[in-house]
Amino acid sequence: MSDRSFRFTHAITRRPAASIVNGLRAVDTGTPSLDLMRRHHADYVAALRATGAVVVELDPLEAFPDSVFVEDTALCLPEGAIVMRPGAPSRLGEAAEMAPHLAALYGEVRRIDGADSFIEGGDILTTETEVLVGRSARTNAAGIAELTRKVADWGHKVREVITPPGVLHFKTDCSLLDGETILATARLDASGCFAGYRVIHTAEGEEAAANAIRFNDVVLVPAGFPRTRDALVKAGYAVQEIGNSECAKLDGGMSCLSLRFRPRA
Ligand code: CIR
Repeated sequence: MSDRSFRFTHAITRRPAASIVNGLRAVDTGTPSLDLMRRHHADYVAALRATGAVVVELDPLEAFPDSVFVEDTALCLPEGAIVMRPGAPSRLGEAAEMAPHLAALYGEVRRIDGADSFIEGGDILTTETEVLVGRSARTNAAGIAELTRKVADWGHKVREVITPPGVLHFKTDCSLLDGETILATARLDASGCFAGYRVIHTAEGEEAAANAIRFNDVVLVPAGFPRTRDALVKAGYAVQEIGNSECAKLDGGMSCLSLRFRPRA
């Protein structure tokens, strides 16, 4: 089994802006603390760097409150990057801000540019064999169709799946753990989208632990979900917990905070 879906040489992150207090959220559970978010973010970047990867840390973008959640701006594949077209109007401009940074690291950068196409990186899970894209309130059929066309000549197959109603992104409820294993909430797994994969469920009441990342040899999980953490340790993964209380107030988690990739030489 190859490991290109979780072996990375690079990541891009963006420091949180003070405007983060105005970030989008489904339910208001309180104003995020910028100071604490910065500390969690620094822990996150340090954990990525500890695996030996180069982490490009971009400056805050005050004009875009949600811009710390860089994952939504692009899909990074070994052959090239695809700049997304976020479905949240306040986030549309973030994608253009990311494009030059991708161009500096990749030979080829393509763009989702159809006027009717909307797609956010949080709805995309890349495995060893396919690119799963959840249709959601942020990602529509036109966006998925355009992505399908734009990665076909790179040999990637896109499969449309459904993000459960009321869930922000597909990856809010799942993560890749290795070439054949996925961490998912029971509610998402029940949709049948992971047939053929080994699936580990988050513990009941710990659904928010599903947004983790496998980055080289480590699995970063949000702190505060001990039964899911223990299940992953028992399954043999090297797990590291990262504080996520402030990003969680804005429906963000481990995957949202980085673009992870290994450009083909
Ligand atoms: C948003 O609603 O767009 C942000 N507050 C959270 C984005 C989280 N991103 C992700 O799951 N990939």
